[in-house]
Amino acid sequence: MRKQILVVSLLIGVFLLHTGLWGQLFEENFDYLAGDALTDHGWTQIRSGTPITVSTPGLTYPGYSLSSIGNAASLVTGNGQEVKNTFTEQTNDSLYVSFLINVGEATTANDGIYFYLGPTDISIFSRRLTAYVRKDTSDNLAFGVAKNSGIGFTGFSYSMNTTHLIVMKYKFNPDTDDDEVSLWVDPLLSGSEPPPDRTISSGSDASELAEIVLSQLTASNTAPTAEVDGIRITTSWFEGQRGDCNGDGDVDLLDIITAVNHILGVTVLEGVDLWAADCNGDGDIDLLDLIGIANVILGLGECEP
Ligand SMILES: [Ca+2]
Ligand SMILES: [Ca+2]
Ligand SMILES: [Ca+2]
Ligand SMILES: [Ca+2]
Repeated sequence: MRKQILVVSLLIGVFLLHTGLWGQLFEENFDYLAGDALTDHGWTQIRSGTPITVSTPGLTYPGYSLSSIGNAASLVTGNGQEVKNTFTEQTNDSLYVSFLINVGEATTANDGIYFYLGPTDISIFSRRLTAYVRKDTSDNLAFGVAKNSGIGFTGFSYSMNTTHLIVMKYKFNPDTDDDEVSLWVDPLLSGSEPPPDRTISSGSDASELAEIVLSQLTASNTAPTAEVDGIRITTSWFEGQRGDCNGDGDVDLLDIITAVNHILGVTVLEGVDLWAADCNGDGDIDLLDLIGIANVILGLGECEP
């Protein structure tokens, strides 16, 4: 163990100079004062109306790394404000966006838009990855996803006034109008990407994805009333990436420290974090995994998938 500590100390010395960001394009925890307008915190209005404000408390979801950080955003129904934010433009491979939502009211119609992504200078007309929610007459919720034409809805399997984890994926494919969008609701937070609940490929492809919108826009008041929180955009399935054993979406020095603390018994990793710390996938967490994570940070290798 003493030898391990020595090596780890040396590794940490090196990595202080080599920490890096991995895969994460955007994060928003609404860690602002309740009542503030989002436009006071980096979001830009693209359509006027009832402002989107910060609500308290933040949303909580077990196992999601952006659970219970700061507050949340409060969406109301009916011709309200739309606000946007920007992230590093994506034109190929896959993009994942995840967030928490707690729906207080929804429409029985199929046009309950509250959230979408699209290109630079985004508007409702240029959206290319859109989140929907609707309810049945018994107040059960169905969540939906669209590219820009055709909506894939889940069954009416989800409860109102309950926090759900939504994950949407945009997969750029090489041919014209063949890109796919997928949806997961409350996915298993295990190590690898599970099969989606819905996938849709109809409609026009995105030229690029670069902006994100929180929307309250519908003339017929079909947008939901909801709290939204913990928004993250990444380029890979965000939970359970091997190496990212503190679950923050990056593989960096903090993961080395987290794994060291586990090895030393200072803290005990569980579940997906324990799995993520096992970089070489041999079932043990030890010095080899620290070296493996170090190699990821330095760009010299990858952990097992
Ligand atoms: Ca929050
Ligand atoms: Ca395409
Ligand atoms: Ca990490
Ligand atoms: Ca291992």
